[in-house]
Amino acid sequence: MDGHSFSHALVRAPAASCVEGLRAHDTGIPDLQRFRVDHASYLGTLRATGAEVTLLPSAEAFPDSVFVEDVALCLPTCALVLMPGAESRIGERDLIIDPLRAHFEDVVDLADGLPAAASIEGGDILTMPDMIFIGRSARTNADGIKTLGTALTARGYAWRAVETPRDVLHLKTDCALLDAETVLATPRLAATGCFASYRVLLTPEGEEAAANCVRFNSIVIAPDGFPRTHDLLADAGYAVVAVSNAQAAKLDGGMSCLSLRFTPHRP
Ligand code: CIR
Repeated sequence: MDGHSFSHALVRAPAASCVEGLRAHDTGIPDLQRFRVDHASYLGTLRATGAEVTLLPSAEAFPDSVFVEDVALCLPTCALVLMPGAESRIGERDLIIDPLRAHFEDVVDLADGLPAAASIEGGDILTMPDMIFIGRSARTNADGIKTLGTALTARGYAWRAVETPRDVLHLKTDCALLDAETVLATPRLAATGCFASYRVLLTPEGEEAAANCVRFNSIVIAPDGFPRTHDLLADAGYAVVAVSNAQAAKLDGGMSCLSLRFTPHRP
């Protein structure tokens, strides 16, 4: 796997209840109509690369369910259903199992045998081709990391625990894979040294919120409004497609959170 070639993606339509979604700071209520437009643009951008993208129905009972990345980890040979650290999101797990079973023979439910209070969210997992980084955060704790790590080791995947910077929601709030050798990262995350064996492109000062991009096939999908990051990526040879993230950002969400990306291995 090169870490960025995907035949499939799953996305979930924003729920009208997203106005109740979790957020660290109040920067305004998301506008549902605009969110739907942004989401359609994101979905269309994924599809334009040739991938088969499944749009799952909105789930009104779960205001944050549009951020489908947090409840599962998709790898070439298996999908793992995770355990959100945010209580209001735990029920999203049940909604993702059948869509994953449609694509994966091996769907592992990490809830089986998980210690009480263990939690792990997909936003804290960065999958590089040679290493899966798992960030400890307010949403992902040591027991969650250990449980996921055991499942990964059993399936032949190398992994490493790292620290998500303090007061940052998820590891991938601050970084993204660009290719097998390269990550985009904020200076505060890169300073921890966790990406020492990779080429690191640093987000320009004031554009830290652009670190949450998605390399998806031939393109890097980046939030719009961050011109210096777009230039940095373009100068490094990446094809950047900017998509509005204004509504998701009000709920601390970004480009990676909005999809599960995978190429299921057919034995
Ligand atoms: C939450 O706090 O769970 C949502 N409002 C945002 C989740 C963003 N997901 C991500 O970074 N992977």
